[in-house]
Amino acid sequence: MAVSQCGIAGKRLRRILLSIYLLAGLFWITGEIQAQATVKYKEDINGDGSVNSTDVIALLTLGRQYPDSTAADFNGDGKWTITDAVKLLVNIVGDHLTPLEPPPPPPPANVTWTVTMSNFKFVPSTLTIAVGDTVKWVAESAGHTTTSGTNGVKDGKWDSGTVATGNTYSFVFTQAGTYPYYCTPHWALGMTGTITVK
Ligand SMILES: [Cu+2]
Repeated sequence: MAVSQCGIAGKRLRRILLSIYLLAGLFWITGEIQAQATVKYKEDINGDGSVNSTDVIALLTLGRQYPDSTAADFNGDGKWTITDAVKLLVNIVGDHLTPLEPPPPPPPANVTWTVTMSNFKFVPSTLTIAVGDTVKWVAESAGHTTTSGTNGVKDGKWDSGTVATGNTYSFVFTQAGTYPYYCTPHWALGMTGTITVK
Protein backbone atom coordinates (compact mmCIF):
# COMPACT_ATOMS: atom_id res chain seq x y z
CA MET A 1 0.00 0.00 0.00
CA ALA A 2 2.72 2.41 1.06
CA VAL A 3 4.73 1.47 -1.99
CA SER A 4 1.89 2.20 -4.41
CA GLN A 5 1.11 5.57 -2.72
CA CYS A 6 4.75 6.44 -3.05
CA GLY A 7 4.57 5.44 -6.69
CA ILE A 8 1.56 7.68 -7.28
CA ALA A 9 3.27 10.59 -5.53
CA GLY A 10 6.36 10.00 -7.62
CA LYS A 11 4.31 10.01 -10.80
CA ARG A 12 2.59 13.20 -9.73
CA LEU A 13 5.92 14.86 -8.94
CA ARG A 14 7.29 13.80 -12.31
CA ARG A 15 4.21 15.23 -13.99
CA ILE A 16 4.62 18.56 -12.13
CA LEU A 17 8.31 18.70 -13.00
CA LEU A 18 7.53 17.94 -16.63
CA SER A 19 4.91 20.71 -16.68
CA ILE A 20 7.38 23.21 -15.30
CA TYR A 21 10.02 22.18 -17.80
CA LEU A 22 7.46 22.55 -20.60
CA LEU A 23 6.29 25.92 -19.29
CA ALA A 24 9.89 27.08 -18.97
CA GLY A 25 10.53 25.90 -22.52
CA LEU A 26 7.43 27.68 -23.75
CA PHE A 27 8.36 31.13 -22.54
CA TRP A 28 11.90 30.47 -23.62
CA ILE A 29 10.62 30.10 -27.14
CA THR A 30 8.08 32.94 -26.96
CA GLY A 31 10.74 35.36 -25.82
CA GLU A 32 12.75 35.30 -22.66
CA ILE A 33 12.77 38.02 -20.10
CA GLN A 34 16.21 39.42 -19.85
CA ALA A 35 17.23 41.41 -16.87
CA GLN A 36 20.74 42.15 -17.92
CA ALA A 37 23.55 43.91 -16.36
CA THR A 38 24.65 45.69 -13.29
CA VAL A 39 21.87 44.79 -10.86
CA LYS A 40 22.01 41.28 -9.48
CA TYR A 41 18.69 39.56 -8.99
CA LYS A 42 17.64 36.81 -6.61
CA GLU A 43 16.02 35.17 -9.66
CA ASP A 44 19.42 34.76 -11.34
CA ILE A 45 19.89 31.28 -9.89
CA ASN A 46 22.67 30.23 -12.24
CA GLY A 47 24.47 33.55 -11.82
CA ASP A 48 24.94 34.23 -15.51
CA GLY A 49 23.86 37.86 -15.20
CA SER A 50 20.50 37.45 -16.89
CA VAL A 51 17.16 36.13 -15.69
CA ASN A 52 15.44 33.65 -17.96
CA SER A 53 14.14 30.13 -18.22
CA THR A 54 17.58 28.62 -17.65
CA ASP A 55 17.31 29.82 -14.06
CA VAL A 56 14.19 27.69 -13.56
CA ILE A 57 16.09 24.67 -14.84
CA ALA A 58 19.00 25.61 -12.56
CA LEU A 59 16.69 25.81 -9.54
CA LEU A 60 15.06 22.48 -10.35
CA THR A 61 18.47 20.87 -10.71
CA LEU A 62 19.71 22.50 -7.52
CA GLY A 63 16.63 21.45 -5.56
CA ARG A 64 16.83 17.87 -6.71
CA GLN A 65 20.55 17.62 -5.98
CA TYR A 66 20.68 19.67 -2.79
CA PRO A 67 17.17 19.88 -1.32
CA ASP A 68 18.56 21.20 1.99
CA SER A 69 20.54 24.11 0.53
CA THR A 70 19.30 27.61 1.24
CA ALA A 71 19.90 28.52 -2.41
CA ALA A 72 17.30 25.94 -3.47
CA ASP A 73 14.79 27.32 -0.93
CA PHE A 74 13.72 30.14 -3.23
CA ASN A 75 10.48 31.08 -1.46
CA GLY A 76 12.16 31.12 1.95
CA ASP A 77 9.86 28.67 3.68
CA GLY A 78 12.82 26.73 5.04
CA LYS A 79 12.79 23.82 2.64
CA TRP A 80 13.03 22.91 -1.03
CA THR A 81 9.83 21.86 -2.67
CA ILE A 82 8.40 22.22 -6.13
CA THR A 83 6.73 25.43 -4.95
CA ASP A 84 10.16 27.09 -5.02
CA ALA A 85 10.38 26.51 -8.76
CA VAL A 86 6.79 27.66 -9.21
CA LYS A 87 7.49 30.85 -7.26
CA LEU A 88 10.62 31.48 -9.34
CA LEU A 89 8.70 30.92 -12.56
CA VAL A 90 5.93 33.28 -11.43
CA ASN A 91 8.47 35.96 -10.57
CA ILE A 92 10.22 35.65 -13.91
CA VAL A 93 7.09 35.46 -16.04
CA GLY A 94 5.47 38.31 -14.09
CA ASP A 95 8.73 40.30 -14.25
CA HIS A 96 8.75 40.67 -10.44
CA LEU A 97 12.47 40.48 -10.00
CA THR A 98 14.11 40.98 -6.63
CA PRO A 99 17.32 43.05 -6.65
CA LEU A 100 19.86 41.57 -4.25
CA GLU A 101 21.54 44.86 -3.56
CA PRO A 102 20.67 48.48 -4.21
CA PRO A 103 21.96 49.75 -7.56
CA PRO A 104 25.25 51.60 -7.35
CA PRO A 105 24.93 55.37 -7.06
CA PRO A 106 25.56 57.28 -10.27
CA PRO A 107 29.11 58.58 -10.63
CA PRO A 108 29.53 62.12 -9.36
CA ALA A 109 29.02 64.76 -11.99
CA ASN A 110 32.15 66.42 -13.31
CA VAL A 111 32.88 69.80 -11.84
CA THR A 112 34.21 72.98 -13.45
CA TRP A 113 36.61 74.87 -11.19
CA THR A 114 37.47 78.51 -11.68
CA VAL A 115 40.94 80.01 -11.26
CA THR A 116 41.35 83.73 -11.72
CA MET A 117 44.39 85.37 -13.30
CA SER A 118 45.19 88.88 -12.03
CA ASN A 119 47.77 90.80 -10.00
CA PHE A 120 50.44 88.35 -11.21
CA LYS A 121 48.73 85.53 -9.36
CA PHE A 122 46.59 82.50 -10.00
CA VAL A 123 43.83 82.29 -7.40
CA PRO A 124 43.68 79.69 -6.01
CA SER A 125 47.24 78.78 -6.92
CA THR A 126 46.81 75.18 -5.80
CA LEU A 127 43.71 73.19 -6.54
CA THR A 128 42.76 69.54 -6.03
CA ILE A 129 40.16 68.18 -8.42
CA ALA A 130 38.80 64.85 -9.62
CA VAL A 131 39.51 63.03 -12.87
CA GLY A 132 37.14 64.41 -15.51
CA ASP A 133 36.88 67.83 -13.93
CA THR A 134 37.52 71.02 -15.86
CA VAL A 135 39.57 74.00 -14.78
CA LYS A 136 38.50 77.30 -16.25
CA TRP A 137 41.01 80.13 -15.98
CA VAL A 138 39.42 83.58 -16.05
CA ALA A 139 41.56 86.55 -17.06
CA GLU A 140 40.67 89.45 -14.80
CA SER A 141 43.51 91.54 -16.18
CA ALA A 142 45.50 91.63 -19.39
CA GLY A 143 48.57 89.74 -20.51
CA HIS A 144 48.39 86.37 -18.76
CA THR A 145 48.68 82.80 -19.92
CA THR A 146 48.11 79.46 -18.30
CA THR A 147 50.79 77.14 -19.56
CA SER A 148 51.59 73.68 -18.27
CA GLY A 149 55.17 73.13 -17.16
CA THR A 150 57.64 74.58 -14.68
CA ASN A 151 60.04 77.53 -14.57
CA GLY A 152 58.97 78.84 -17.95
CA VAL A 153 59.49 75.47 -19.67
CA LYS A 154 56.38 74.10 -21.34
CA ASP A 155 55.56 70.43 -20.93
CA GLY A 156 53.03 70.52 -23.77
CA LYS A 157 49.88 69.53 -21.89
CA TRP A 158 48.18 72.86 -22.38
CA ASP A 159 49.01 76.44 -23.29
CA SER A 160 46.31 79.08 -23.48
CA GLY A 161 48.44 81.75 -25.09
CA THR A 162 47.60 85.25 -23.91
CA VAL A 163 44.04 85.39 -22.61
CA ALA A 164 42.32 88.73 -23.17
CA THR A 165 40.74 90.41 -20.16
CA GLY A 166 37.36 88.90 -19.45
CA ASN A 167 38.08 85.83 -21.55
CA THR A 168 38.59 82.34 -20.26
CA TYR A 169 40.57 79.22 -21.07
CA SER A 170 39.40 75.76 -20.06
CA PHE A 171 41.17 72.41 -19.83
CA VAL A 172 39.68 69.02 -18.96
CA PHE A 173 41.85 66.80 -16.76
CA THR A 174 41.30 63.20 -17.78
CA GLN A 175 44.19 61.61 -15.90
CA ALA A 176 45.24 61.60 -12.28
CA GLY A 177 48.49 63.36 -11.53
CA THR A 178 50.14 66.60 -10.48
CA TYR A 179 50.15 69.37 -13.06
CA PRO A 180 52.36 72.41 -12.45
CA TYR A 181 51.75 75.44 -14.63
CA TYR A 182 52.76 79.03 -14.97
CA CYS A 183 52.05 82.34 -16.69
CA THR A 184 54.57 82.81 -19.52
CA PRO A 185 55.36 86.53 -18.96
CA HIS A 186 55.07 86.41 -15.16
CA TRP A 187 56.28 83.03 -13.85
CA ALA A 188 59.50 84.63 -12.56
CA LEU A 189 57.31 86.97 -10.49
CA GLY A 190 55.76 83.95 -8.86
CA MET A 191 52.71 83.57 -11.09
CA THR A 192 52.62 79.80 -10.92
CA GLY A 193 50.11 77.18 -9.87
CA THR A 194 49.52 73.48 -9.45
CA ILE A 195 46.50 71.34 -10.26
CA THR A 196 46.35 68.01 -8.45
CA VAL A 197 44.03 65.48 -10.05
CA LYS A 198 42.93 62.53 -7.91
CU1 LIG B 1 50.58 86.63 -15.84
